Amino acid sequence: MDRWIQTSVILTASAIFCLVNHASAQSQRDQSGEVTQLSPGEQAGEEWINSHGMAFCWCPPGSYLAGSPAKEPGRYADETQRRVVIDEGFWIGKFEVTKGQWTGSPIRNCLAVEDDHPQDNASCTKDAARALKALNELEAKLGALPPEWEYALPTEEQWEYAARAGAATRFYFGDDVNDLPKHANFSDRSYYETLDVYSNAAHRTLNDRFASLAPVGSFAANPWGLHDVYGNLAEWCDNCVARGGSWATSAENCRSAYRHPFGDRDTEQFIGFRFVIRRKQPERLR
Ligand SMILES: [Ca+2]
Repeated sequence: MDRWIQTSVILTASAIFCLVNHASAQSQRDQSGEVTQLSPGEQAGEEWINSHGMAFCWCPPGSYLAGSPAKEPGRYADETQRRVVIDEGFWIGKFEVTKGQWTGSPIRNCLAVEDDHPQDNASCTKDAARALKALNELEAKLGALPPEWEYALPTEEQWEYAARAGAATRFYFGDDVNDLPKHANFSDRSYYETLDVYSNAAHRTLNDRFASLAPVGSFAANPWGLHDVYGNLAEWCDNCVARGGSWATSAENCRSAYRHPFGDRDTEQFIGFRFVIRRKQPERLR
């Protein structure tokens, strides 16, 4: 059975994205007007706003159990449980990257730059690499990014560490799926009532009130300040595995341990991004 309740719609148009500095962005500057350079955080959930108004939350070094126990309801065989050590802290997006933070191909050029819905239909390799290159160059040029740090897609280990925020349960808020509508936009009753061709597998009673994409931050944050880690858009990791489930994903598949691999050129209407800022790997230091 296909894990994704909704079959993907793959756009064949070549989506070319670049970052824009939209009008509402708040620069991170001190009282003298100088750009504040990024530095490590101290406490989990501490926030950083970059020069383009993108908010990030600090994830401190630590360790956790990734994957799911054998008896976890809804688990898949590739969720092998193992201890992961996070040697170095990192910053991770408080929100999914929004459409307003990108300009798009001709299929998207009608969107207002203020659009705070998350950006979908972009590949984890070509499109992400282009955006990250632009962001790294812009922030470095402004003096906001130290040379040993970089913007990147999270590893799966980093993503799950940040999503769990210290919780070993199915969801960061516990095990009870009935609490999910407070925290996530998933395939719920409102989606079912759209009578979309794929919505027949949606949850019949739980209702998050969004039949498709929701503006980022419409639901409660996890204990480290991250919104929409479950649902809304699934999120690319650097190995092209999507994590967290989406607006078209069943409630069970919004679990912290759930994972779904895709091809490196796939673009899906239910997968987006959440960037990290991390120390460069040793071989990339110059
Ligand atoms: Ca929904």
